[in-house]
Amino acid sequence: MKDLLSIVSHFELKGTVEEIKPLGAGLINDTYKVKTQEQDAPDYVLQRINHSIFQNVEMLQRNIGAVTDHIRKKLEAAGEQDIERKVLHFLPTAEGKTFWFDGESYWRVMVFIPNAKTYETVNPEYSYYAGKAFGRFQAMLADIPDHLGETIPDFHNMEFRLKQLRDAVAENRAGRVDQVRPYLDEIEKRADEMCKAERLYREGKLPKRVCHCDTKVNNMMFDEDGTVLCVIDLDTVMPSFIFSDYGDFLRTGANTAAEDEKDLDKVNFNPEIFKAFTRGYLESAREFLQPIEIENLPYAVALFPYMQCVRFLADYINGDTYYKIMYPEHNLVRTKAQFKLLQSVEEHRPMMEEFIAACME
Ligand code: GN1
Ligand code: MG
Repeated sequence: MKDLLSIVSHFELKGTVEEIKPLGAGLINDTYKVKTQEQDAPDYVLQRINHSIFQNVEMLQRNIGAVTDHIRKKLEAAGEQDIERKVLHFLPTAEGKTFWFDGESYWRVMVFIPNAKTYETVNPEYSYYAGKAFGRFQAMLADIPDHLGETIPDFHNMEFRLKQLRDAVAENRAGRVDQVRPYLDEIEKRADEMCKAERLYREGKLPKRVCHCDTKVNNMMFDEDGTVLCVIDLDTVMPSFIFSDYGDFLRTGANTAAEDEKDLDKVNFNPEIFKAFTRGYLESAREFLQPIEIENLPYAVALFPYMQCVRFLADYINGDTYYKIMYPEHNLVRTKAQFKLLQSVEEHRPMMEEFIAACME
């Protein structure tokens, strides 16, 4: 606590810090809630940025600054109320930066949004709101004047993720390859089809836009009445295919179980969540989406469980160097759960195509 207190003191907080305690369940950064004593001072969120994953913190914070400023201006222009709860607000340090380097780690502080909730699962009504919110997030950023950098180069590039997996297999650092052969075969069977977005992009048929790129359910703040206040965890906001945001939400939101469920019978794709989210997403995004983007939404739904399966498996094979794990087989359990989800998604393909076509009529 004493160390954290001294870190917080570098930022321009209002009020007196009463308590700092861990917050949330992210797999990458370390997050704390900073509670202040005074009624009229806000509470804050303190984060240690995972610097081995986000190597260019200057660029990262510049991206986030550009995105939050742009959204704030849009909300102001639209005459929105309660803007402080609808867009993240990062505090400056005495040097005027939005992060502080203590010689070892990078830290940042943002205002804590009061009376807001995050969820690990959602019902159809909430996923409809989530769909509208992510579509709106992309729509608001469609005309951002700044050029955003790739905070993690090739983050959602499927060809690159497959290369990482194949490199991991070739090195076999943790001696785990033999144990996972059946999964590697299943992944290879689908590899070509899953790299479709990269091919379309190279052919000039598919655009990149500013996307969130980590639209897990729990990266969204809901108000007490279920409507969405804002999208959080902006580290990965960068140019990508719109598939990233659409597909990654459904990977978590439409999974009937947790991302790391051990009982695979419980892991299935929930069509009701798919329908509600898609309806909301298309309502706010259809005006700027191109036909090729809409046509490939069912592909996006399969792409993200597949990509996550590839990423978890590569990490398992590498000896667990990327994701935080709670027990030794955790990344393997995650791989299996994502693969089961993918199989369930594949069974729903005709339904998805019909539903999307009906939404567009
Ligand atoms: C990571 O930080 P968190 O838990 O929101 C990861 C995502 C993965 C997700 C899997 C920078 O997100 O890409 O989809 O875990 N973020 C990064 O749960 O790699
Ligand atoms: Mg998160």
